Amino acid sequence: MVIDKELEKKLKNLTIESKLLTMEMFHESGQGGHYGGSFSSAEFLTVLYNGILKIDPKNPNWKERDHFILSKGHICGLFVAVLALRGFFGKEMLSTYDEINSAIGMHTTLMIPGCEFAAGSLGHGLSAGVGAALAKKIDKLSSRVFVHMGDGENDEGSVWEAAMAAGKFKLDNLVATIDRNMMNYEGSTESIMPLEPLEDKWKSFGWAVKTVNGHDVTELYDVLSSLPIEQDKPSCIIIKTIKGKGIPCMEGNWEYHYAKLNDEDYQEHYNLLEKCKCN
Ligand SMILES: Cc1ncc(C[n+]2csc(CCOP(=O)(O)OP(=O)(O)O)c2C)c(N)n1
Repeated sequence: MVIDKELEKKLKNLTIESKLLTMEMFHESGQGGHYGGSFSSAEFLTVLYNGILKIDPKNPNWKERDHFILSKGHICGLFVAVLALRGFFGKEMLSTYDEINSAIGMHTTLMIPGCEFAAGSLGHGLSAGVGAALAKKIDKLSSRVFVHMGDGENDEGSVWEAAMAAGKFKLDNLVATIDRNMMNYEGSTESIMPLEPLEDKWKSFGWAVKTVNGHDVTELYDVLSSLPIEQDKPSCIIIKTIKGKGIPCMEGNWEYHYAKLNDEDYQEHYNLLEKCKCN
């Protein structure tokens, strides 16, 4: 589906805004955070929440809603920024990031309004997504389940057990998205555990697969608004991205998978990002 210019501009600016809020949380908490995998997934989460998901922020438990499971739970900071911008709760809640007893931590919890799954230990989201998608079929609900994973997360055997089951049950209401930033946590995915040919692997497990540019909001919108890719098959979207996108020293650099910035670097990177907003 073709996106109009107003929506395109809105999605681009919301992406920047979500990254700025994430930076503020990481820096003001004094804890730092997962910059790399947050910034690679920012366009995707923004497009999903502001153009694709059938959700009602004022009624997060609405029975007819689409479910979103963030399996790479370490990007909780970005996720809560996107949820706040979409109206699930006020931005003031973000200042509680990583405080004792706060709903918002370095990984997702079910205390976050709108969060469907508590993640952090990688490799579990797709199994939960298969169960939710099967339940929707049984209940004759037309809504969908989206599960967002990291590419390094595809090293987990449990991902492939769930992938096999989704193919068997022909879950065309299930969408797996993979942030293909080519980086794990201490090096490139291909040096730690080669994943290629990733498209063929998912296809061989019974999935319909598409690959998109994960930093192009129009391309993301187009693919995500034309699902399922094929009837009677679960959909897998391989989202090609750059880890740390938007901050030059972080781009493609696994050393910023998790980082704490000093005040000077923080301000410099923050100002640079802010300038990317379009009028
Ligand atoms: C089961 C499990 N093993 C190891 C970790 C530690 N860990 C946290 S993030 C990460 C890297 C994951 O890489 P990827 O899925 O590609 O995430 P992204 O680059 O998108 O942030 C690892 C190994 C974990 N959280 N869970």
